Amino acid sequence: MSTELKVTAARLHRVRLPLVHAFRTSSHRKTLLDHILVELEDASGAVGWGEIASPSDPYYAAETVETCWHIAEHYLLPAVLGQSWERPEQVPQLWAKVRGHQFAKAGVDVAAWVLWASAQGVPLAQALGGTRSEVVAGVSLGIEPTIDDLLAEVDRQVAAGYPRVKLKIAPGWDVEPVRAVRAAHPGLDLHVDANGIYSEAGEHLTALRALDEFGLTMIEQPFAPRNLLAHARLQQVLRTPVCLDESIETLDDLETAIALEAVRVLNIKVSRMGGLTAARAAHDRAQQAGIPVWCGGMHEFGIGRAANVAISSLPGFSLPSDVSASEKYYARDVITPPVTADNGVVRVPTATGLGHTVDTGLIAAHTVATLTL
Ligand code: OSB
Ligand code: MG
Repeated sequence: MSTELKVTAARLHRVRLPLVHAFRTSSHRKTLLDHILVELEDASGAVGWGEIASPSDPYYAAETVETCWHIAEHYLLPAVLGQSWERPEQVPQLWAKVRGHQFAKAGVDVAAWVLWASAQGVPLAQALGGTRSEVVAGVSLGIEPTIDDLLAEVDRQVAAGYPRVKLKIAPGWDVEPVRAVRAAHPGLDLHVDANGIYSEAGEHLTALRALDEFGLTMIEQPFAPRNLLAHARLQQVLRTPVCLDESIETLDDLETAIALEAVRVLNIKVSRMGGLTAARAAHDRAQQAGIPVWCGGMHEFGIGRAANVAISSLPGFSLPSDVSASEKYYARDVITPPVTADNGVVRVPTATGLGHTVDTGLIAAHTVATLTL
């Protein structure tokens, strides 16, 4: 069935939610998050929601909440408004001239996919070509004040049934915490994420090489995003697979990383790749190259989280994704029901579109700015 869709109105909502547990990475610490929810409306009054999950500061990627708002308001939404399209893959083509700004693009792209899936009367996962009815979730644990705090947090998550745990590392918080967690959980699917903070200088490289002893599933993004060569060189001296996150913002980045043998596992983030259209294309390319993928998260509220669950249902997502339950991060989420995990397994919704009801009352209560175009 080919339906022509045309977005006739668009709204941005800057929504602030407190985190239930402060999260620290190698670059920053967060207790509340502002994400921008994108609402696209067609002529029939149907709406599709997306989420711009940019961190507030430019420490993970170059974007901030303010740059996302600016780009969505002045470039992306004006490019989409009033244009007819038949498939959501055509929507990113409407803003093809805009370079970068992947988080801002992702929010609008997801809203277009949700609007389209709803119009087709199919669940988002099915619209994307998903094949799994459930996806395995892992948890991502921040840098904790002490190793005992970290061990307690790992115990809590393992007891909750999560089969994979990822630990944030940074120089000075790497070999010892990993040794302690590994000693307490010998069989656990465990991996580390450095968010690009290491260099190839002596002590840093010594620590990264020492991590090779702990049977980690992967070492994620040890070096700076654009330094693909350093990742390729590290992979040559490690058994542990090197996973890329921040390095891969476009399909061209992925192509280069594959050619350099700098990526043995790929973290696909819908936000970082600019939306579901690009995320699915990255999945297809990785599958062709024999590279296992998983879906990374950005502490999404329910809308972005539901998009992550949907993309994780594609066949190449063979490793656990960062799609843990809403309650791990938020006391109340912007969707009902929230995303839940049962023994670390999240069911892929079978309802049409997003597969959850968007709680507009809760959104209104937590909105700090809105804009209608
Ligand atoms: O590198 O995966 C990352 C959060 C903020 C910035 C970077 C990262 C993260 C996470 C979040 O690890 C994981 C999640 O959303 O479950
Ligand atoms: Mg990461």
